[in-house]
Amino acid sequence: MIKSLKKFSIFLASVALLVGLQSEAFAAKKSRTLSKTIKQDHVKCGVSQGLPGFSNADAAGNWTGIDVDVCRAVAAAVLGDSGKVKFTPLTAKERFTALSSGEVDVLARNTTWTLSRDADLNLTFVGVNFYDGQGFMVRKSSGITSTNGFKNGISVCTNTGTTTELNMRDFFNSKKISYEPVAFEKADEVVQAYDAGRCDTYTTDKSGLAAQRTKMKNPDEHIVLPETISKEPLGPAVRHGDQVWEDIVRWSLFAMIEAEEYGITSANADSLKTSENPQIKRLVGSEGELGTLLGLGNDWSLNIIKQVGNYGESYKRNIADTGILPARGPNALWTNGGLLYVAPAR
Ligand SMILES: N[C@@H](CCC(=O)N[C@@H](CS)C(=O)NCC(=O)O)C(=O)O
Repeated sequence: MIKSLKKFSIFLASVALLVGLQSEAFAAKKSRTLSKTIKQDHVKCGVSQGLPGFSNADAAGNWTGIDVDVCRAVAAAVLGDSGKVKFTPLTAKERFTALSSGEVDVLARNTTWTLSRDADLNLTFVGVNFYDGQGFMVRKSSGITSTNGFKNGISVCTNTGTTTELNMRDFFNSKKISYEPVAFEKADEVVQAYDAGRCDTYTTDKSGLAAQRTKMKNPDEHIVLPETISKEPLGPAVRHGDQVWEDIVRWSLFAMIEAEEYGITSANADSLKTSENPQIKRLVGSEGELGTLLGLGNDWSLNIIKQVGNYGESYKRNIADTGILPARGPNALWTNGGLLYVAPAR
C-alpha cells in the first residue's frame, strides 16, 4: 500500500514537472520578447534624441511624445504599468541596428515605413501613428515663399540615414536644380547649422520642421513652404520573427486609435465597462477574451486607455497643446475625414 502510494506520488510529481516545463516552453515559444519583457519588467524602446511632440526628454529625464506613448501603451498592456519603459535615444543611422541587435524591442522613432526598410531590414512595421510628408523651411528674409523660388546652388541642411536625403535627391534632380547637401548624423547639429545660416533651406518631415522650429533662436523668422514632396507614414517597428510581440505592439497602437473612435478616454474608461455597445465593452475588457489571444491579461487595453489615454488625448497633449501642429490634418480619425482607420479589436 505504502509502496503504491509512493509510486503514485512520484508519478504525480513527474506529471507536474512535465506540465510545468511544457507550459514554460510554450510561453517561451509564444514570444521570446514577451517573456523577456516580463522578466526584466520593462519595455525596451528606441526613440529619437529629442524631437518635441514625438519623443523628447525634459531636464529631469522624463520622456513625452506620441512615439513615447506607443512605448508606454505597450508597457501598460504587458506589465500593467505605463511607467515601465526604458528609453534609448537613437540617431536616424543607429536606429535599425539597435532594433535588430535586441538593444531595443520596439522602435518608436518617427520612422517612415518604406518597402526597402520592410523587405531588406530585420524589422516589421506594425502600423502608422502619424501620417506625414517632407517639406522645406527657409528664412522669411530670403523672400522665398515656394519651392519654385529655389535657385541653382542652393545649400540644404539635412540628416544622414533618413528617407529625407533620398527624397531631397529625387526632388532636386527631377527639377534639374543643382544643390549642395549639408548633412549631419545628429538632428541638433542640423538645426544649429541651419539656424546659424550655413544653409539656405532645411528639409525633413513637416512634423519635424514644426517641432525643430521650436528650438531655433527666433522661430518666427522661419517659414515652412507649402509643398509636400513625399509620403512619410511614420510608425512603430519590431524585429522580424516574433509574431506575438508584433501583434502586441500593433494592437496596443490600434487600441488607442479605436478608443478615440468610440469616445473612450482615460477619464471615462472604467465607467464604460457597463456600456451597451459591445465594441466599447471589448476595448475596456468587460466582454470577450481579446487579451488572452495576445498572451496578455484581459485588462490590457483598459490599462492602455486609463494610463496613456486614447490617440486623440495623446495627440492633444503632445502635438496640439504644445503648439507644434494644432490641426489634426490627415491624422484625424476616418470618421472626421482623416486617414486614421484601424482594424477592429474583436
Ligand atoms: N522619417 C524619416 C526621418 C527621420 C529623422 O531621423 N528625422 C530627424 C529630423 S526631424 C530626427 O528624427 N531628428 C531627431 C533626432 O534625431 O533625435 C525617416 O524615417 O528616415
